[in-house]
Amino acid sequence: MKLRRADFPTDFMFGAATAAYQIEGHSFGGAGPTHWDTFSATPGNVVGAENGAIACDHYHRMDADLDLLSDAGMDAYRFSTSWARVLPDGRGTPNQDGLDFYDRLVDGCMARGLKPFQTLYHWEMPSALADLGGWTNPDVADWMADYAEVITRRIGDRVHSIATLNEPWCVSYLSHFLGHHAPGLRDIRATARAMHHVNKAHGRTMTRLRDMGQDTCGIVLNFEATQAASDISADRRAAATQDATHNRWFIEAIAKGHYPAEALDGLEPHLPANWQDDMAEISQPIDFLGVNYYTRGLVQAVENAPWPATAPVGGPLDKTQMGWEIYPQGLQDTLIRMAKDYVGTLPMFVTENGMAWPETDGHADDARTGFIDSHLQAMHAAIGQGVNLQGFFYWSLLDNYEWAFGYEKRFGLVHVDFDTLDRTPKSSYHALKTAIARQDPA
Ligand code: IFM
Repeated sequence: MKLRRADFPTDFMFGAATAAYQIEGHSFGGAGPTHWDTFSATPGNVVGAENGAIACDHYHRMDADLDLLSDAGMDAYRFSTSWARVLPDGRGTPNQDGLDFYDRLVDGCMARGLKPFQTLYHWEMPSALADLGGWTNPDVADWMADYAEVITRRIGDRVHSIATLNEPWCVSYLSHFLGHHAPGLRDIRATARAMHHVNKAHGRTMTRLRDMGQDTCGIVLNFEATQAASDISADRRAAATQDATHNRWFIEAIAKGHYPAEALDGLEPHLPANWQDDMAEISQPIDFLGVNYYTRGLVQAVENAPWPATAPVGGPLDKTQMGWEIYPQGLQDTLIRMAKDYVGTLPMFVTENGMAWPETDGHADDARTGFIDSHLQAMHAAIGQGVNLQGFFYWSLLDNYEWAFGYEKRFGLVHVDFDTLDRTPKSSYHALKTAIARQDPA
C-alpha cells in the first residue's frame, strides 16, 4: 500500500467494523426473534434462505476475534449491539446473558487497547415490535430510546462512541420501497413513514443519551456518488431525485432540520401528520458523523413512470463481487461535500468502506488490498483539503452474513470457513497490518 499510518494525522484511528446479526449467531444466548429471521425464512428473499442463526459464532469466539483486531495493530473496533439480544421482546425484561455478553465485549476491547465504537441499531428489529409495524409505527422512537437506555446503563461508561443507527436509508428506503431487506415491503406510505421515523428515533435516542450524560454520540449514514447516466436534462433530474432520497434526506434533516424538496415531491403526501414538529429534536447537535461509502450510483430517467421515475444503470468501471463499481473519487467527494455543505469541522469517521471478493486459493486477495489502498488515498486527499476525518473502519473484519446475499459475498479481511468456522487472515489483512504498524521511534 502506498500510504502508511505516518501519512495520517497523529490520532487518526484505524479499525474494522462488524454488526451483531451478521456475526454473532443469533440463536445463542437468549436473543429474541427479529424480522431478519422471518424475512430470511420466506422463500425468495435470501440466497439459500440463509439466516444469522450461527453466522460466524462470534458469540462464542469473541476473544479470538478481538485478538485478530489487536494483532493487526488496530486502534478501534466498530460493532453493534442487538436490540433483540438485549430485549428479546423489544421492550420489557432485559436478557441478562445478552447484557453480560456486551459487557465482556467492551471489557475485551479495553483490555486490548481497542476503542469500542458502538452502534445501537444495525438492522435487526425485534419481531414483537415488527408485529406492531416496526419503523412505520411512530412509537418506534420511544421504543428505541428505551432500548438505548437499557444497554447504555450497562456499557455506556466504557464505550468510546455511540452511533444511534447504521444506514437509515437501508433501514427505510431499501427495506420498505425497494423491498430488498427486511421487512421486504414495496409501499410508498410505509417508506415515507419509515424514512421519517428513523430520523425521529435518532433524535429521541440522542435526547435520552444526553439526559444520561453520554457524549460522543452521532449517527452512521451511507452515501453513494450519485451521477446522471447522461447529460440530458431528464437524467440529470433523475440523479437529483436519487441524490435527495439517498444522500440528502437524513443528513439534511439532522444538520439543517428540513427535508430536500426533490424528495418531498414524492414522499410528502405519505408522511405522518405534523412531521414538521419532530424536526427540532431530529436536528439537535451530534458529536460526530459516520460515513459509509462503497460505490457510485449511475441513474437514468424512466418515462411515464410514477415518482421517483429513476432506474439504475450499470457503469463501465471495475466491479466488486457485489457488482458495485469501484470509484474511490466518490469517497473523497462525499467527505468534502459533507464538510462543506453540512457538518463543517465536526469530526467524521469513515465507518464502513470495503469490497466483497470471491474466495480465492490461499486467501490471496490483492484486489482487496488495492481497493483499500485507493480509498485510503481518497481519505488522505480529503484530509489534505481540510476535512476533519478522524478514522477509518474497514468493512468487515470477518466474512459474514451479507443479508439478502447470505454467506456468498465475502467482505472480510479474515476468511471464515462456514463449515468449520475457522478464521484465516487474508493477504489484505497482512497488508493493512503492515501499513498501519507504528514505527519505532528512531
Ligand atoms: O454488510 C453491509 C453492512 O451491514 C452495512 N453496510 C454495507 C455492508 C455491505 O453491504
